[in-house]
Amino acid sequence: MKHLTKHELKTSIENKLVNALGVDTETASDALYYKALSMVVVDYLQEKHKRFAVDTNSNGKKQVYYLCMEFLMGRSLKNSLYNLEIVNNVRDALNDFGVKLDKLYDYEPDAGLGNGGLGRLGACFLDALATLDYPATGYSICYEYGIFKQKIVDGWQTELPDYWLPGGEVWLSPRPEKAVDVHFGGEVEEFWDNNYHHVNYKNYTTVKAVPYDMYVSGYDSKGVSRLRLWKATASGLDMDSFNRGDYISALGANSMAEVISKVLYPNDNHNEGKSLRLRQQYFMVAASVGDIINRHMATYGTLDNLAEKVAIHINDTHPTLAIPELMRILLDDCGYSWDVAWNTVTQVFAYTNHTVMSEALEKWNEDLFASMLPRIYQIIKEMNNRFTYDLYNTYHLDHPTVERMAIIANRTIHMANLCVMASHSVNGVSALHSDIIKKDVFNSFYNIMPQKFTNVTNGIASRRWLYQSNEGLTQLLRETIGSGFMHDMSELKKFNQFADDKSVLDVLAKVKLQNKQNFAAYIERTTGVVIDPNSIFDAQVKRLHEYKRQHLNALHILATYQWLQENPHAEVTPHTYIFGAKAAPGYFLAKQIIKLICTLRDEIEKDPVIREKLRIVYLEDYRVTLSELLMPASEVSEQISLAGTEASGTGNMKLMLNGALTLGTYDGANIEIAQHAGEENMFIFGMRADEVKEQKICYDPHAIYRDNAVLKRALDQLNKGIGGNTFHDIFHSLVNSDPYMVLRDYDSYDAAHQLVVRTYADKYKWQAMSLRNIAESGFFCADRAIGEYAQNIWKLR
Ligand code: 26V
Repeated sequence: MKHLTKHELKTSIENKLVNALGVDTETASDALYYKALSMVVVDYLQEKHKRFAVDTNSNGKKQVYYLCMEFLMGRSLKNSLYNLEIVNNVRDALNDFGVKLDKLYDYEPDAGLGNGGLGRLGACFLDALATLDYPATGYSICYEYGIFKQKIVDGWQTELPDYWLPGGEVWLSPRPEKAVDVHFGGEVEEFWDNNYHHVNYKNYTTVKAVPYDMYVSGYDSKGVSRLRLWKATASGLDMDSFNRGDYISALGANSMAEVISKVLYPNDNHNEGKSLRLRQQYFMVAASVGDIINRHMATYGTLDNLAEKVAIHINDTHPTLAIPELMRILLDDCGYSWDVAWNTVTQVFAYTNHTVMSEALEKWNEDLFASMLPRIYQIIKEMNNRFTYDLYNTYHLDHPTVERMAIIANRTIHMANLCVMASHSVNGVSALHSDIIKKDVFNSFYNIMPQKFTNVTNGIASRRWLYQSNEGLTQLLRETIGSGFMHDMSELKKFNQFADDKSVLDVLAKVKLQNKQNFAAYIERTTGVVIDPNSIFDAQVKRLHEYKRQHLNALHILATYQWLQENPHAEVTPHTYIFGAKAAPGYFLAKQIIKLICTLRDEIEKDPVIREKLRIVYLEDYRVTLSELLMPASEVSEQISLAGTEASGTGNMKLMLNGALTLGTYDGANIEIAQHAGEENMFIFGMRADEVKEQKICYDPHAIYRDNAVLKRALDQLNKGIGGNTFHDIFHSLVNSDPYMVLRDYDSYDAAHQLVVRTYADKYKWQAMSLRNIAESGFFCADRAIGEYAQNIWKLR
């Protein structure tokens, strides 16, 4: 499709203002210009998607369906303009109306329909799928409230609802004609007739799933990915109650249904087994599988070729019920035999695991499950019977092993087991993580079905964090290595040849300084705090979790602060520590850690001498849009999880691409970053994953506390109090159990920090290291990751 010209854009924007929004170009506010422009872009995306879909469908291309309870999309306007390559035309068109494009971006709220890494990965993958011209649909829920807005009040995290639809819904195109009915509760009757098994499901409650579509264009490609988000509504007013004059019950059914898509669960990595969450999951998968089947039938008129034409990806275990739901359709609605249905199902589904945290493993109470989803429950029971029979009789496994692998055991339904036994492919998201899955998490499965297990190291939408966020670096790259990297990020390797070129290193340093100044200006504008752009910008931005060890960083800052109090005139390189993190609202210790960081910040701020050398910034409400500002300005990337706990990490990739040097453990994708960039261009510290396993057995944090004077002093301060605030819980957790071995890695972390500071003093050395990181970051582009999924897992042509 040809690009929109400046003239066409002007006419379309004016049309939208006048005809859809009822204003003229003279009097329209920036907010209305944002809306009109977005409407024009959505129209274009929709048309482009239609052409792409017609093209791929008529060519019988295999479709990818990516099921995920979260898509952390961020903003769409800028991404669309850049990917459609119309940003300059739009800027010019708006200039003619006296409107500045850069001001309009801020009218768009982030679509925060996700918690963190999992949801952002989904969003990056939609971008790569479109760029590579693979026909793909993402499915999720149209949460009315996305991830909460974080407000820090007196150092404590508080949560405010994120009602993103005003401003956000212009990107959603309703498709009421594609609504799907989803059934809950009720009873199942079974009977046999002429050797045919019949199932009669009755007295259920129906919830209507209405799709709202969002589009993501590829960069310089024909492809457009569709994100189909389901909104729950009652299937109509309960006329019986209404006619009886019982308006309240009639409307009650509506709100019962609507609550399903009301809010995103904000506690990532912690499964609470709540019934509303189960309802959300089945709602999402039943609507999506129904939609996939409707579409497939409309194209081919049969499900016999489903496995050949459809790949369904299950992103973490949350959408696992798509498996029994497809079985249900093939058995009950289409009359396939169990064996034929099972054969199809096991070829269609692939599963990615995203965490090794045992508290995240999804389990459901069997009784809750059976009463909410009686037919799905029956199917799962049958799957379990056949599977455990096989484990005993074909594989000759013992009882404890079978119990560990069973879908149903101890009155509990184990989603991960269901997912692994039924999917044809199971992958982790970094080399180390995929190894741990095989050796640990799913070892019993790996022993009998090793061929299923594979790795796909994560990747990011590199263009979003490079040419959309870091203009200076993009310009430098274009001047030195040409523009080929825009299509193929592996071309960044060419930048390596400038590692000794002082003139290039000077420009690289200048670009970084400019980005730091921009970021400092933002901090001053939003908080009033003035930070020094010549200090080291050291960032730890990610969800708050003990395993990610923000408290290791905090403890180290506390020890540094104590040292500076004794040595106030020491010559040190000024250091600015930047934190950004949301904690799950019910995660007590995580909230204490936020309070600790903020308390340290306030104490340091009170000291006019020390704050020139050491400073903390806590970014409130860290989200995709803030990351786009921060990544280009960062110099040190803190990736300090306990080895073996972070599945991959993707923030590390965005920081690397922007030239930050990793200060990190051998965990997740850090290991592969080291393999590409070279260990000598990073600051690696701490135990390796196998060492962690060994050391855990007889770990004694109290002994470290007792013997390490620096650590002891910092830890004791938590008890004594900082600025009148005590942190007994953090103290006790660290000294008495320390589940993530913070104390064990402390000295090595401190040594790595000292090396950072020494290295920073050698400007050219630092810039050369930074350059090598940028040059080797191409591997971590989502285009590469999606290429691997397409070839090895989904088997797309
Ligand atoms: C679990 C749960 C449990 C129930 C309540 C809601 C909820 C939401 C999310 C999760 C799992 C989160 C898993 C996750 O985000 N993993 C991250 O995935 C990234 C992409 O693969 C990876 O880079 C990170 O290392 C990994 O932590």
